[in-house]
Amino acid sequence: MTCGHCASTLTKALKDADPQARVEIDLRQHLVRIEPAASDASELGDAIRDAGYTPVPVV
Ligand SMILES: [Cu+2]
Repeated sequence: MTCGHCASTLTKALKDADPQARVEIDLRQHLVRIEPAASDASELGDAIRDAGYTPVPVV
């Protein structure tokens, strides 16, 4: 995830999975921070994988 296109693809995928989630993308660090509203980490992980990215949990 390195550019604005990736960021919007990923945001859309996550919002499709959980429309109320708060999604914050940090392109410099290649991180996405998600505050889920109606989903859990495994559902969001699936959404990320479906969008073509590999989720790596960060504590
Ligand atoms: Cu990109």
